Amino acid sequence: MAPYTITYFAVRGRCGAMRIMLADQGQEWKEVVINYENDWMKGDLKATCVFGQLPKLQDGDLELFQSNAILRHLGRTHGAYGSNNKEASLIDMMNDGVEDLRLKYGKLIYQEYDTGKDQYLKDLPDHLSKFDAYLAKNKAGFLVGDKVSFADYSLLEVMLNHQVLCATCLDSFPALKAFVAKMSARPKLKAFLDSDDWKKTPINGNGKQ
Ligand code: 6SG
Repeated sequence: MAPYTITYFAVRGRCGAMRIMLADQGQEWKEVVINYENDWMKGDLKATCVFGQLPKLQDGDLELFQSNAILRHLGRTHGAYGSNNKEASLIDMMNDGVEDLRLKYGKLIYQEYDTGKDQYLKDLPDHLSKFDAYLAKNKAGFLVGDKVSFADYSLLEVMLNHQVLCATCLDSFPALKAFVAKMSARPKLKAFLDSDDWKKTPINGNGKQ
């Protein structure tokens, strides 16, 4: 039986990175897909969620909310949280940087897609350059240390979304572009990214991408 269950809406949204991570780590998981209008708005699930929101990860008797806490839990469980405390702290720092960009992206998609896309794409190189410079310092090809971490999965997922938003957005950032290519080519991850489970699930809940 799959040890993990993810409960979420029928989008990648805040579950893209954790799914990528589980797939790359060779884990199986079950998906409970929640329909927004009926299950969520009219059902009683929301009241059982610690912050009234999804996603939820079930790991045995542990029920966990908050997507970044879930990434950290999986990172701790599967050895994707650095090799020592210092690396773990740097991984936290980089994941918080990814979260900042994820929030900006979410604001664009859900609040200002029609009015703010030009400005967003003008500002984007400044944000991407920071990840590019950080990656360029580490010859191992990961954000931190010599093995993959949950922050790498989160950065990869946000970058894949940005390549859909703007296919050429990584072209001026060789380290970031190489990171995306190398991560996406990891065999288990590649198989997942090529699957219908991934490809047919919309990136966002409002159809914009
Ligand atoms: C929405 O915000 O997709 N959870 C969301 N929405 C329902 O009643 N800090 C935490 C975390 O990191 C944020 C959780 C997050 O885990 S995810 C939630 O629970 C609520 O608040 C973003 C996302 N939004 C699109 C969406 C899909 C289903 C509901 C919202 C379909 C599309 C738009 C509405 C219906 Fe839709």
